[in-house]
Amino acid sequence: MSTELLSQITASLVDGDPDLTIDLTKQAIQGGIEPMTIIERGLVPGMNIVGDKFSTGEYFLPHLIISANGMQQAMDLLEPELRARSQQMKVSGKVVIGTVQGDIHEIGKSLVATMLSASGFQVYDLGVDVPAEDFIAKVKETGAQLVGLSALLTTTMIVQKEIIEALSIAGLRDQIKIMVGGAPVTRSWAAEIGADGFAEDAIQAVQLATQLMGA
Ligand code: B12
Repeated sequence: MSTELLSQITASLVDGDPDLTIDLTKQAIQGGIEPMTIIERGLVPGMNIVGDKFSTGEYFLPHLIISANGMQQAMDLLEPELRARSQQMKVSGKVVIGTVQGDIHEIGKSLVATMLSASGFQVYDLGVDVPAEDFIAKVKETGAQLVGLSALLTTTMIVQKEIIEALSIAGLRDQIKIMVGGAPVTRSWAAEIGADGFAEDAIQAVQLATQLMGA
């Protein structure tokens, strides 16, 4: 039953039917399916299929936008559920997170921000298309110990490197840990650009953040 519902959620995103995505997500929540399961086994596979169809030329930008709207609205429903289930940990820290300049993908970054915040971190989400100077200013203002840089485009991965360099030039590198993520980002890229860690998804991002805080 739950597998079928999750497949229907995936299909509704692929078909670009946000109303159905929302309806099915509500049904899944009411049916007691864990929010992270709905995200990982229902929504994310749908977005991946849409992305693949876009890259092969079967889908165009409007398809991407419609499906992203469906996912975003489903995430709005799931966010309070994720928060309700989270265990507030005693270990916490301040995290500045954003999608790097030139990149407007926000769904994954926001999911990471939600999970961090639900796990006890104080999160300053700078949004998307964020230049280095905004990260620098926010770290100075808040005294954050962690910075998260999201990039979804192969062309904006390099901006993660530039922001790490800018944080070093600003004299902040020694007082912060930097984690990077986003679909094209890999562990070896993270090492190459001098980040302190990489996480593949929001759950791993919380584990990484906790580890980087020395908890
Ligand atoms: C939705 C989407 C969009 C939406 C975004 C809407 C929004 N509000 O976010 C819209 C329609 C705006 C869009 C636009 C574009 N997109 Co787009 N998009 C996607 C799509 C289909 C899904 C992304 C997504 O939300 N995934 C779901 C989330 C949950 O996963 P995630 O983002 O990977 O995040 C997880 C992890 O990566 C990790 N993570 C993410 N951030 C961080 C940060 C840290 C610190 C850590 C630790 C972890 C972490 O945790 C997250 C949660 O589990 C992808 C395809 C794909 N499979 O990724 C293409 C994709 C990323 N887009 C692509 C392209 C080309 C574009 C455009 C250039 C298209 C165009 N011609 O204009 C523009 C770019 C505009 C810009 N300047 O940014 C390409 C990129 C190709 C490449 N090699 O660079 C992709 C891969 C599609 C494809 N297969 O061709 N896109």
